[in-house]
Amino acid sequence: MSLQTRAQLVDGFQSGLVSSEGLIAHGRGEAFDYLLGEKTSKFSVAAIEAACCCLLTGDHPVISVNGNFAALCSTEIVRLSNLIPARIEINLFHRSAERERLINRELEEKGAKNCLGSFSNNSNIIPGLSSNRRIVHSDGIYKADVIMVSLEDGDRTQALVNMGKKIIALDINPISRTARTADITIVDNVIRAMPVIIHTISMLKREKSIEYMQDIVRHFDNNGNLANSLKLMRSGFERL
Ligand code: PTJ
Repeated sequence: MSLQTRAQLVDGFQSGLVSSEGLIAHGRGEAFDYLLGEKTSKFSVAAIEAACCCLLTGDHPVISVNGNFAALCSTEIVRLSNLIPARIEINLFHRSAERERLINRELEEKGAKNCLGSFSNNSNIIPGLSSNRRIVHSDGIYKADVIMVSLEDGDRTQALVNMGKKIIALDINPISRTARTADITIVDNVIRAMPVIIHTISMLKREKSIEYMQDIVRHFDNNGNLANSLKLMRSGFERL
């Protein structure tokens, strides 16, 4: 990951968007990105196509945003939510009302309207989850059929899958529990993946039918894709 990305995250920490744990999460991500050669692989591109088809064919897609995602990709999150269209919900592991407010402001500055979060006063609980992430908005994550998560913890991914939701995970670690539990995992850095996702959504909307997209989602093999990403990292390791 570039020094610029690192600086962006530190800025996000200093301005209150990112938790201290978020800096550690970023360091973990950097290690995997080195093994990927800091490039978007063809396996990531395949997962992105499936993810975009899933978002476009969902009845109620939602993009879940935490501190790191907001600090690194706020412009892209807002563009993506307008393009699909999908609701944005701020959902934090290390929840504080102040950090939620700052993330909401950051997204609004980039053009977002009506972001959901625990501040919106219409919350519900994800069954079987004890962390702060269990509190979700009734019209957002609670009601969603397709949810895009990034830098997510395995417990919440599992709990959302248990609720019957389709989960798209942005996670550069192909062996994390989130990566292995999600329906579609994009093994890539959010910084590189988000522009490709936006481009792919635009292309699919212009050129492809609903049937084409449903077929792509039906045939996507997440375990196979994760195994290929892992093999790619192993060869990156050997090359180094
Ligand atoms: O803002 P909050 O309070 O919700 O903070 C949540 C964090 C990010 C602290 C929390 O979710 C967390 O502890 O995350 P993890 O479990 O440390 O990281 C989740 C996954 O994201 C790990 O597998 C990391 O390798 C991966 N990851 C880190 N940076 C990136 C990444 N994946 C894609 N792009 C990145 N830039």
